[in-house]
Amino acid sequence: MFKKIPLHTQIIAGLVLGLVFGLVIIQFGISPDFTIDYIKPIGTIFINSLKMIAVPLVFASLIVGVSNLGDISKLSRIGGKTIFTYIFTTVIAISLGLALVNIFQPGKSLPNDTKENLMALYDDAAGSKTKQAEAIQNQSPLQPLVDIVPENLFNAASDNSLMLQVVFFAIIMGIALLQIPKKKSQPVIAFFDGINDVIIKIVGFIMLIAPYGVFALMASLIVEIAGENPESAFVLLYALLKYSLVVVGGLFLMAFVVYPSILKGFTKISYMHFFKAIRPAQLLAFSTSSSSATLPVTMKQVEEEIGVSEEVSSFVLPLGATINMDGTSLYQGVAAVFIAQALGMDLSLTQQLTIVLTATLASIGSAGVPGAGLIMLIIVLESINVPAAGIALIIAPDRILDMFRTAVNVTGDAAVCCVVASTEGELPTGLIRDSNPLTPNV
Ligand code: DAS
Repeated sequence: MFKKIPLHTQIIAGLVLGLVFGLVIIQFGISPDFTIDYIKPIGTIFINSLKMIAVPLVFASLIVGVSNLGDISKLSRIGGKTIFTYIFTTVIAISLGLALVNIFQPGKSLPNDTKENLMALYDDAAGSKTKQAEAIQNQSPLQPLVDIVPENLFNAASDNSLMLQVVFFAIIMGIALLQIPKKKSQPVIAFFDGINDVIIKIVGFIMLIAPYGVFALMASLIVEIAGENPESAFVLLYALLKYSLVVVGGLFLMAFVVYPSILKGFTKISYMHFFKAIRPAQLLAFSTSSSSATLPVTMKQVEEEIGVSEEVSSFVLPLGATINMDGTSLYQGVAAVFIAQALGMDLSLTQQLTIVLTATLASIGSAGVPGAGLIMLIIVLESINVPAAGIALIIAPDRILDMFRTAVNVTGDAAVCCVVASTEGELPTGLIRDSNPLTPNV
């Protein structure tokens, strides 16, 4: 119905209308029954559809991403450098996110009754906290490692909490595909490439109901959280605002502190020139919330305005758009801890370190399409035994945060591409010709 209006405008409209609707219900003391019985299910359908495609999305995008390495012996030098640098920047991003969310604790400000209310709302299995605590106490220290290897792939694929096992198998399968004769592996890679495209198309379908889903989630969230005391709805909104500021603050630190430091340390490129060259790609990433859609412009700007060779950019950037999402991984680290805080769950150091591993893997498995990071957040939450339904808490501002994190994802890909090119002896000066960055002809 709203085809002409840009998706992020539709989502923001759904968010605002849901907020107003929920606040009107609680302010005028209208019965919440209609909202709970007829509006909330729309939000549940939206969340379940996001959870539904998490496994196939991870499986297909990882197999394609890993097998895109091409012939390992030929690209091992560039591939090794690229993957190492991507993982390095991703771990920095997650660690920065975890530091900020633990310092500012945006979820802690909620009153205890709201936390209990939320936990009751979102905890899938009643009393699961105690059960999980007992289970963790009785297992061996190496159990988390053992749990990564699936006994039965189909069983792993049927349960989001076993997503790490799906990731493990997909990476192993991608590497194995590189070891068999091309004429055997090509049809398999093409098949998964096709599946990847199909899943990305399905994400597009799901995003069509996003405005309605966000409206329903926001309205029912306000009504359910308000319960007897409407003030707690405002407390939750204040916590969401603080959460959003922590995410955006971390993303700005990545863009204006971390990447300039990396470029200064490994290239001769001045950050001002770099930033000017990739600005068209950043603006496109911000408005489309899709790294994949922005990739052609990222490659054009990096090649024409910075001077990176096509050989390096056509390997490093497509791989980056598939497996490197620093903005998303920072967001997933902050979101996971915020949801735990809002549910009154204290995370141990082990659980926070587990977030670094799973958010790295989750960002690798996130496709470069709108909302992918939210879908993959489910892996992170399940890995630290936080109810995945808790994503309903942070879904409201997610579309806006997606715009910021996608712009950082693209910036990180371009920065790593320049580092790899420099270490390959390219970009002797790295200074960009003083031309205005071309307007993206997309
Ligand atoms: N929108 C995704 C991208 O294109 C990032 C995300 O969803 O977190 O990079």
